[in-house]
Amino acid sequence: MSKRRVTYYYDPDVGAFTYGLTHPMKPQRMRATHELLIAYDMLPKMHVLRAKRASAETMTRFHTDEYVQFLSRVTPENAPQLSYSGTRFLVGEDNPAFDGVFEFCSISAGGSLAAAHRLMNGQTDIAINWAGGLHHAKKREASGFCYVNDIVLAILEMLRTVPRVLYIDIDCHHGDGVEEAFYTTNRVMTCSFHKFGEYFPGTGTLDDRGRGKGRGYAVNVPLKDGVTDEAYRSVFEPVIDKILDVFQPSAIVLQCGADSLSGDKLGCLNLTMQGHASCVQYIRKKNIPLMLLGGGGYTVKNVARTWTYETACALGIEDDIDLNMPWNEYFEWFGPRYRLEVPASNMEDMNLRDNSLNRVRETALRYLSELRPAPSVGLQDVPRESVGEHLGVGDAYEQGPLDDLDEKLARESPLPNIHAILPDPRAPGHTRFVYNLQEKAAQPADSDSEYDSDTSLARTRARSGPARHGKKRMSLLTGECFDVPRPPPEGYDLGCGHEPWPQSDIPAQGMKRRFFPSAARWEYALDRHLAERERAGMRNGRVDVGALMMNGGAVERARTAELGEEMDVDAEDD
Ligand code: V1D
Ligand code: CA
Repeated sequence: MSKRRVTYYYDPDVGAFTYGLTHPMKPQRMRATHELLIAYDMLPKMHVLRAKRASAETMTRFHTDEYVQFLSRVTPENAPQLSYSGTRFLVGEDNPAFDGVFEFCSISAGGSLAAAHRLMNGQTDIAINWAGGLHHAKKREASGFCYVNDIVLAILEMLRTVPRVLYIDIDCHHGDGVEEAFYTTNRVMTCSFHKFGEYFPGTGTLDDRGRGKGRGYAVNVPLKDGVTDEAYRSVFEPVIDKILDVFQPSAIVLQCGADSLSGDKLGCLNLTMQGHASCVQYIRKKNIPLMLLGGGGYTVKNVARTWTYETACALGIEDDIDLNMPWNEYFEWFGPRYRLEVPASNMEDMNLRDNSLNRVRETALRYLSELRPAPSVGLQDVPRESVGEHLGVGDAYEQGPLDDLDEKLARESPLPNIHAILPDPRAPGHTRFVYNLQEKAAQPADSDSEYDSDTSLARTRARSGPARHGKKRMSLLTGECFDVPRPPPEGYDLGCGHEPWPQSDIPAQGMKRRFFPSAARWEYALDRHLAERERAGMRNGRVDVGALMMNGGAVERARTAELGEEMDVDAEDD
């Protein structure tokens, strides 16, 4: 089996967060997975990195300012007041305002953003963030245990470099938040396999296929209870093959929600660990830059087993793994068999009973055949470097190797000094797209009259005449341009100063941007753009592309907070 360069993102703080003792989501599963990876001696075989935490400003590339501000301030105590008695932002029991919720989100999103960045630099072939995959989070509210949509943020980051990204979701639930974010674009194809029918979130029918330019670029494979490995594979592989054929993605994001495993506390499918991992193996073989993310998964010991095995698959060493577990910190959880396996149960596969699996497969394949060939985007210029990268002093997304051993491993990287500018010429498919903004700005809006949130935004701005402050930014989703004010060319620092920008500091047309505003001032900076963004957001109800445009290259700031070490142990019986 050919080797791949694998980067694994892990933040040692992540396992200490708790949604509450009775809540099924247990962040501790990332820690249990990490302990198994240590026990199986996998860390020395990959780059092990701790990502910088995503700043509030970065989160507003997708989420509204109001929602991110809420998340950054909410505590269990003030939640009723800040959420208008639970009617906004966090609705119902699913999404509690737990202690440290913002920090938890910033770890999850920071990992996926760093993974995107590293993949797009060509520094790795596969990037893993088991703390990511939070696919239900919406632009302005939490949903299904997900608060910040790390996947949307990561894909938006990838679209700065490559023309098309494929998102695949094998979580038992429909990947509604990611689908919704990219529903009107043809630059992201989303494909979710999920249980459908009296099941959260209730979306994801075969006929939910995207809209406007995105028509046909959302693929849904609704399933009934009890899917086995064989049945799952019989639909997964042909659908994925067809997608790769018609869409030809430059990169793939695979959400590996582990609630599709047999015996999951919230799931109702019947996949074994190997059946679940065969999706990872299948995608890995395609040799396309790949991000592996976590997601759901509520029988914690099986989540840890499966993500450990899938890490081995990423490394291509799964056949060398001893299925009898080595001793590890969580060893007693895995009794009485102490095996790295999740067996199937004897439940009936309801998909076979009424031939529905065949119908679903045939319909999904037929819809894909109706698609025109892969869309392309022109060569354009997009500002993508961070302050650190701009100055050549560091990577905005990575805090550093996890420990000394990892540091040594990182130093031995085949590409030790590349900081986000050039692709690895050895890596297949790592084309750097250089966006030419001013040329693109001169082009008229296209004549597609179908609903498309991003084009409607771009057109409105194009009609409103030349920019007062000169700078054009291009929508990463549609390729169209609109105006944004730029930060001043000098007079502010790398994040240590705290003065808001005076209005008069907005630079004249043609001045070169050197630095970006610090996160310490993000509220001020964003306030100035807020009115324009909110207008666009209300009109569209879909991705707020303006946020993305305005935050290109923003400073990432680590947020740190001390957390207790107490663990939320989830006792389970075999
Ligand atoms: F069982 C519970 C106990 C406490 C709190 C919540 C739950 C629970 C179980 N299932 N909540 C659910 C689902 N919510 C509902 C609500 C009832 N309706 C008003 C909505 O059925 C949410 C299931 C979320 C699944 C999340 C996920 O696995 O897809 C995931 N992926 O990435 C991260 C999470
Ligand atoms: Ca899914």
